[in-house]
Amino acid sequence: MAGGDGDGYGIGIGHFVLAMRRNIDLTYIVMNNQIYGLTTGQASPTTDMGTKTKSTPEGEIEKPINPIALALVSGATYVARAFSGDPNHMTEVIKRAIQHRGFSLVDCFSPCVTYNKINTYPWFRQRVYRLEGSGHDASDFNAALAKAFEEPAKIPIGVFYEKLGDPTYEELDPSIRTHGPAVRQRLGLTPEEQKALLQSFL
Ligand SMILES: Cc1ncc(C[n+]2csc(CCOP(=O)(O)OP(=O)(O)O)c2C)c(N)n1
Ligand SMILES: [Mg+2]
Repeated sequence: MAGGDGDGYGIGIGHFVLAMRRNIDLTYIVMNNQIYGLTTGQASPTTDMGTKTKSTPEGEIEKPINPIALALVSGATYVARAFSGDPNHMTEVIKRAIQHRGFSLVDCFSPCVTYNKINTYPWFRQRVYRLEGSGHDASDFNAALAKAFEEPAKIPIGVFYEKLGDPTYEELDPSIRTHGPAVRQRLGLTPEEQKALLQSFL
């Protein structure tokens, strides 16, 4: 599943947190440009403080949310970040996310060249470094949480955290486990009974 920062970290943040808490077997790729792009440049939940946007003409006064930290404390079992200026690395991070069993978040910094003149490609290039090969242990929850707060001086990209073996929602739910997804289950009704049932709701 893919979306934007305004979409997943603002408008749909409740769904985001609850999907992680359930460890639903899903890969969620967020194209994070730190702005509401489609609606032409309003502040989003990841806009840096002080940033002037159409909705914050005197500068953003709200603290940005930290998607990596939020994912870690909400129960996501794979938490990673990528940068669109390093597409080969991003491919590896997304590939591992899809292979992971359970909820995986890939927060992808993908600068908006039209409405965000601060967090630009050169701005990121000066700050990003790969976690792989840096000595970071992705099985260590507390180390991952500490890494999540390294910005903005340095911006780690790669896999912050991966927990293997946690059961997924699909594996725990008695109905899904036994019968598969509800949408694929047969109603067990004759066409006449189905018609009568539908009619009763109208
Ligand atoms: C529930 C809901 N509220 C508001 C909108 C209007 N809307 C469409 S796109 C958008 C901004 C999305 O920003 P983001 O998710 O960061 O994506 P970007 O355009 O930056 O890639 C908004 C507010 C909507 N489509 N749905
Ligand atoms: Mg956006």
